[in-house]
Amino acid sequence: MKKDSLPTGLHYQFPFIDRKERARLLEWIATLTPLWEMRFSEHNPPPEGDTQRPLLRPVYWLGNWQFACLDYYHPPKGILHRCVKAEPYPKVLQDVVDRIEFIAKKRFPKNFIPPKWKLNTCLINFYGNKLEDGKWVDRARVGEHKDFEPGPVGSMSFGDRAFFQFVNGKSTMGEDNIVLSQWLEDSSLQIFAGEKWKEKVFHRVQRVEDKKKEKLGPEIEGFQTRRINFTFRYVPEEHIYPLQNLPPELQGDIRPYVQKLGESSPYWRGLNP
Ligand SMILES: O=C(O)CCC(=O)C(=O)O
Repeated sequence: MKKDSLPTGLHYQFPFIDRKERARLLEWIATLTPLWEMRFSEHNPPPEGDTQRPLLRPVYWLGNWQFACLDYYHPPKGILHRCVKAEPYPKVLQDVVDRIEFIAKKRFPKNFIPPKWKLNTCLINFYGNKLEDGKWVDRARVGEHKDFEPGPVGSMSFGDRAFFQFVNGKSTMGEDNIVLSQWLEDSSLQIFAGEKWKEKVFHRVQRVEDKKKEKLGPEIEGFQTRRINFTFRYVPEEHIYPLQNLPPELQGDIRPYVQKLGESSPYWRGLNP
């Protein structure tokens, strides 16, 4: 195993997942039906100068689902009606999460771990090519952003490796804003924690290689997946809402997604009227 010599607050481990566990995880991932979410909705319309659009990639959330049209979790102000209680982790994933929590607690200073911190939320991003006007277009990237959930974020990757960067600002001009670059390999774990890596700098995925040619994940219409990334995060339980506790108009906005999820997930099916 390659040991890293990264600054305080960063951890990288490759490989983190062995071949047997990888096969088990990928078998389970293939049973999911990721959503192509729209960024806005009837009750959260695009602000002036912005337009309604689909996200760049299909996603799946576990623990809590942060629907894009509910505007994502963004404390301290953006906490109301953002996070909807979602499916619990299957055992194969909970085992991984337990190990990541253990590593984070051992590896980072105590003050990097908020009280009650546990990785109770998981975003699964599917990276690849999208069919647009009859052409396959490479959409495998994520622009600069921060993950606002408090405490360490754990990131596990499968498939083609990704070129990941921490950057100082939102500007994409030149190279001066780059703080640190890393290749995130197949079956690797990255954890980032602490004020500098969580709050000060942004992170982004610049590109994903196209070498492995492995068939990954579920069939997604009009999309070919070549990398799957899991980010594990912490949302305080009091900020996670059962679907029925959302205001009716927001329940209406996400109803088509809940119905779609219910086609393959017993949890979501149980929430459909
Ligand atoms: O795909 C990755 O490595 C990073 C994903 C990410 O930045 C996010 O989910 O917030």
